Amino acid sequence: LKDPIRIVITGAAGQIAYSLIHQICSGDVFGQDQPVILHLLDITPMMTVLQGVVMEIEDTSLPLVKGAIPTDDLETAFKNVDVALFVGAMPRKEGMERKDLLSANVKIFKSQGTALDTYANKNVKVLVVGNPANTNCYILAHYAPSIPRENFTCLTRLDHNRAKGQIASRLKVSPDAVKNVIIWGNHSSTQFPDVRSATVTIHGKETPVYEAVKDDNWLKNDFVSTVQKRGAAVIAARKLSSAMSAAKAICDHMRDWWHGTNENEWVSMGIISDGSYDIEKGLVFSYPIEIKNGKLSIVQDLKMDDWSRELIDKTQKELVEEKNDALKATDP
Ligand code: NAX
Repeated sequence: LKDPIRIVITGAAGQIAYSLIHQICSGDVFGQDQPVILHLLDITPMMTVLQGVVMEIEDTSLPLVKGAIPTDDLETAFKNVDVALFVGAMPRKEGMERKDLLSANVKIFKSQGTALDTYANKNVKVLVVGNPANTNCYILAHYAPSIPRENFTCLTRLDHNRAKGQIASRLKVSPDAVKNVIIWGNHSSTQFPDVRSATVTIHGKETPVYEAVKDDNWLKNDFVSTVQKRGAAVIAARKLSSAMSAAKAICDHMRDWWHGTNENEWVSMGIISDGSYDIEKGLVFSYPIEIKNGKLSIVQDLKMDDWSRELIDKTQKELVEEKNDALKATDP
């Protein structure tokens, strides 16, 4: 067995964490030969609940777990961590305006960013899940300047998996037959789920999704809006936001980052933009990403047309506004 890695999960007493922890402890993400020590951060009123989660971790009796530390203290949470999963955030309450939500989250991600910068391993791999995920990631990176920019990501893999799922169900194939869908932009209803480069393998033959579906109108309208609004549809039905599928997407994101993507395949991740595809440099934007030896790179030279450019510009505009509002909230 390797030396254990330290993984902090924030919002560890919440519902996504409850689905996530077991998959991490079972070796599903970082490998069957990789022991883990969990640092579980939540707010003080949740400490009793978190104790219960720790009891359950013990009761799973999983051999890769070398420790589970429940805490409400930032130093304990971030000390020497190799992986940081920021799941906790301030939820939107009724009557709350977007700027109130942003300023509450700016406070959280400013203090957690500062703690990450001070206490974490400098190679820490960061994934922000808590909403607004892209902008929370932007603020976190802003306050953790000593950690490399390429180590900051936010979750759009759930949207990516939703897009695969919609195509698979339309074509009555298994989701793993569908490859190279892309989520561009914000993890919000302005995201652009793009299948112009995606393919589907049916009876061993790989075909572009547009050829297989044979319904451009569906692909450009209903498909796009179904994926954009899927989170809201789950909330309407379940009266709770996505948790099982969110935890699965977190595992997919981290597993691919740790072990790499397959040749000629890409995934969607929010990363700090280098200006590719004329996106403002520094913005946390979801792109098609290939991963080799732990290094993320943006898939280049995909074709743009007026339709896709317009959708990408729209989600970019929303992210620029969110970022500016968040920055205002840091320095009122
Ligand atoms: P829950 O409300 O069940 O859990 C959140 C937990 O975070 C709570 O235990 C809370 O006490 C804790 N928390 C709040 N502030 C904290 C702080 N400052 N430090 C540490 N812990 C803190 O929410 P859950 O359903 O688990 O969702 C977590 C977040 O994921 C939400 O912000 C949600 O909007 C976001 N999501 C993001 C998704 C994505 O694809 N990027 C998809 C799923 C999900 O909607």
